[in-house]
Amino acid sequence: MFELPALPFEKSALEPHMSERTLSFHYDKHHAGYVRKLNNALEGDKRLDWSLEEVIRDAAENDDMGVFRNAAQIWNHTFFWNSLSASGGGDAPGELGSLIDRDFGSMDEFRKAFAAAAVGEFGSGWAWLLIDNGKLRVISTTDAGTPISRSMHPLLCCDVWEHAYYLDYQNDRGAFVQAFLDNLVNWDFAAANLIGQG
Ligand code: MN3
Repeated sequence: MFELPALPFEKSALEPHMSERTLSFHYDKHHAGYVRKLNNALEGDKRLDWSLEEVIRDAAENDDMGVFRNAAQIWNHTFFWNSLSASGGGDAPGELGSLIDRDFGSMDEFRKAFAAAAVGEFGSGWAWLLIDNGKLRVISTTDAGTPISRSMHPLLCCDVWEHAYYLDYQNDRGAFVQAFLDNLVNWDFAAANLIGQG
């Protein structure tokens, strides 16, 4: 059985940038729903004893989209909560800041690239900062797409499904992504994901 990981902060902790109401729906309904649906889909299946990452990679390889979507959405959401912090935003510290300068030119150029990927993803999806072959890159993925099924190493992500921002920003995904970059992005989490990858 897969379990819903606890949120790493109180649901009101990210206000006013992400409301308690948004987190109540997003975590209690959407994230919990993916866990419930995956457990139902795998009832009596040996994959219930695998790690979530193993289930995701196996489902991607075998085009088992029903299992892939729910498993990847569980993983992506847990990673997203950890990409957020009440004291987040601003510039990346230390070595990560240096790598961003090296691979994007500057923090501002990184922010522009990340916002463009997040806003430019046509439908529901995700924006990611990740390491691909030793280089930092920004990508977006569609629907439940996740870089861990493609041997890329994510550092942080932003959920750009409408359920992530509609209650707080209505249709203005750009304003949500700006609030994420300015006030929420957890650089300590991203820097911790860099360890052993540089
Ligand atoms: Mn979501």
